[in-house]
Amino acid sequence: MSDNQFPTQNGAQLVVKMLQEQGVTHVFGIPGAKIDAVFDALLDSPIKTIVTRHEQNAAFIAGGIGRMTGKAGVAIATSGPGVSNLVTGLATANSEGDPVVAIGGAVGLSDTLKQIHQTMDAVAILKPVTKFSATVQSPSAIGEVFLNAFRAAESGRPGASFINLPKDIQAAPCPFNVLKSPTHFGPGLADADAIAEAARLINRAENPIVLLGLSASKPANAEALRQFIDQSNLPVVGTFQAAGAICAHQFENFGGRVGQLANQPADRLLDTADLVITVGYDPVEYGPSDWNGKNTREIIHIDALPADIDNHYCPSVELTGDIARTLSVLTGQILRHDRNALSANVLISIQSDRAQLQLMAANMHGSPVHPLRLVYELQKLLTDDTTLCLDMGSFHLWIARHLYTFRARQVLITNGQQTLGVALPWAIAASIVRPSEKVLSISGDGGFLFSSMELETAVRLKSNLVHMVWIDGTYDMVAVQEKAKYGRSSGCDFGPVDVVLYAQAMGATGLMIRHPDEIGAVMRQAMEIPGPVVVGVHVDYRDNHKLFEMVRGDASC
Ligand code: HE3
Repeated sequence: MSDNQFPTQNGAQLVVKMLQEQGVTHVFGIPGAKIDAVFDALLDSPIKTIVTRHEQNAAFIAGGIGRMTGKAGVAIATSGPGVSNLVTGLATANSEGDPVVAIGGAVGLSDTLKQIHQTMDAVAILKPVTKFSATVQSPSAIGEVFLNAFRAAESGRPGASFINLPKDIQAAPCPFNVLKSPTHFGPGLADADAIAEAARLINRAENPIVLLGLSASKPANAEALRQFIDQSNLPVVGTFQAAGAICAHQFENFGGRVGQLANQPADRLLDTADLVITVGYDPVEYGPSDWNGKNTREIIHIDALPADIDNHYCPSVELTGDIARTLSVLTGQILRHDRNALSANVLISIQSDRAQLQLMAANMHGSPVHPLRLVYELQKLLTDDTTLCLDMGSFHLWIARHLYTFRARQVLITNGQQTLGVALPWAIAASIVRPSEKVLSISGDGGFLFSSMELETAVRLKSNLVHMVWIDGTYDMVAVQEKAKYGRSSGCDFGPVDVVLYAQAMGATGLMIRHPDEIGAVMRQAMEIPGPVVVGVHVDYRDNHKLFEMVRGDASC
């Protein structure tokens, strides 16, 4: 590197080159005076700048890109409120294992300690909700800080990084090269002795059961996991974010999803285990006290990171390293398991409950529509080339528990932070990352308005997505739990919004489902319409209390 090599390059231009070097194709955000130099430099690059209608949604879109590709999505915001608006998006990505790098503009370095327009200690604000949060202190540090930020976001359990970029650093002459990632990096295999010991424990166990967590659904991990299940024939349960990790022919091994409350058939199956093998498990999704409250079983932990030790989560063996590679070696040492009578019977009863529930759902003809009928119809519509993005709410529990998919990261679901508003931004991300596929996102009428302004972004991008809104006039997931606790609900009701008119006002198409027998036809019509389509449906939530009752294996919820 020599000073003459880049006579006119400024910091912002090097920032953009660093993004290009990392393979970034899109950045999402809103400009302001403290970050406009980067926006200006982006114009001279192949990177597409996508203006959003709120920085939180920019972070959600970037998080969705990270979850689907494994490479960090990038959000960009100006100083002060622009950066503070990123907090929820970055916290969600960080909890849920999604690689994101956010760049925030900042006042000049010499003004950092002054009370001036839009000054804020952004690094301190973002530190607790990111893996990496730092200020670029000098033009010479741009390459270092950016490369470290990407490496932090994408390695181990992926998460969020925040870079605070003062405006004088962006404007300063910057005669420095981009820094490149090593061609080979990341964790290797877990320790060979630990793998051998894990195999010994699994082979001698009476009733080992596999518990999949959010990292199990990373495509490479899912691939290795499928071979492990084929070889071992072990029963499997998974958290919500593990959706799609196993494949269709392994469905008979699958006891279902666990999460939110230990009241599911899959919990019943897990209860039978004398050994639980966790794969990519993160307690943020489903705490160990929910499934190992009595500490009656051994645990083998397989993850990129060491276990978070808990009174109810003290693994006997820990396989820390690359999950896919470790599973592959472990698979070679595992004997095929004859299913123990206890778990075999539970699995058989789970399968018969599933069939019964399907029959019941198919015959639900009332309006408003029962959630089980909607799930039944959506299951028929959900081809392998459809990405499903779910917001949070009661509707999400119906879907997470009863709708099955067999492609890794086909379903994006928020379970770490359970953040309202993620679905539509994730759908925009999916329409960018998987342009030839179908995209369906779903929210409640509460969650929809958390990010519905991004419909305009979707219209501008001509995103081919269908966003379904389940309408009941309440924040039901909270209402139903309040009623169970206090006998009444507080602060959960809101007024109606005509989602068809709302969609039209944004330039999108709006449709309504008025009867359960129309679901298939309306949804197919929506999928055929170019650009974003919003589909509203009034839902019958009278059974929602069952979602939270402690009745395991009840076929009605
Ligand atoms: C229960 C969750 O905490 C939930 N998520 C939230 N996310 C944010 C950003 N802020 C507050 C909450 C609290 N939560 C609420 C109120 C939820 C209910 C969602 O209501 P709808 O109408 O979107 O769906 P439904 O009626 O099906 O529950 S989730």
